[in-house]
Amino acid sequence: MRDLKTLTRQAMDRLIEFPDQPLIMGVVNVTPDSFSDGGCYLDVEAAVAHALRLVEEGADLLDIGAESTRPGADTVDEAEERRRAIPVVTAVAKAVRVPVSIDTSKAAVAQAALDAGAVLVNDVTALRGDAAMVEVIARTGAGIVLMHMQGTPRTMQQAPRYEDVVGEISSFFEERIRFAIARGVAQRQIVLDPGIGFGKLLVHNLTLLAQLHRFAYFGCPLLVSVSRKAFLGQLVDRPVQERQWATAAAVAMAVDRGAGILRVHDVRAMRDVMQVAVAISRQTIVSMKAQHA
Ligand code: HH2
Repeated sequence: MRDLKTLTRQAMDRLIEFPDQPLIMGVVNVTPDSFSDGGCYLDVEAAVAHALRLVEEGADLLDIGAESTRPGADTVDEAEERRRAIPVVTAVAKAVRVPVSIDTSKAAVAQAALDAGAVLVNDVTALRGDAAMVEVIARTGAGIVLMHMQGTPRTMQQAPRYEDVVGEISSFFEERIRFAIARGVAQRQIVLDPGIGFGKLLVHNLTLLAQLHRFAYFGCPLLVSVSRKAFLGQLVDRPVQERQWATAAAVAMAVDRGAGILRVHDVRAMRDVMQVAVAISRQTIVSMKAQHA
């Protein structure tokens, strides 16, 4: 059984506890242009209703985002991102007991969301986008997701290149963890994410999922977001809305290789997938131990 890990936010003494099974993070996109659900939950009421539905379906935490990071997406200015995200974070954090994450690379948006009740910042730039972000994380004690991306959303899928994708992302994590800790962030605040689809070809995404367990070495929870992504479409040739089964297969494999947080759109279905995958993974460990006893 894995150790119970805890992500803390000191300022409000709010905790995200990791039991011995992965957490399901439900995606709430308050954007007009997200690749799979853009425009569905643009007004506050619709976004809050969606968040409540995801919690009812079994989400352990919610990730609220107001800027799409799909390949080629335009950036959103800070005022617009705040206008979209903060009323939703405020209402959702009041309405639900599960921890709320803000998906942003902007320090001011992160700070406003933390003030409004979020406890985790999901920064797809891993503290490289806004120089003020690391200070917000260090001062508030919020959790921080450090995600790997080669390039920027605008350019990342043009010509991704790696000699050794797992080795290069491990070096990236090592450098980013050092950077964060040197500026006052505690190791227990950090979540790592290999950034499936962010500057990666199909072969890179598959290798990262197949070898996810190699990142366990850092001792931080691993977040994996495969939900409905383009690499699944490459494998099964289906449009975004029909990739639930493909997502399920990737989620099950990620669970088996030690994912700690599964960021998904289809919470109810992926919770079932996770539970079955966990049960089988545990059985594998039990029988391996028995063989070696
Ligand atoms: N993927 C997306 C957005 N945020 N955050 C992390 N940590 N890891 C990911 O892989 C990740 C992420 C893309 O998915 P989605 O939110 O559905 O789309 P969009 O960025 O178009 O809003």
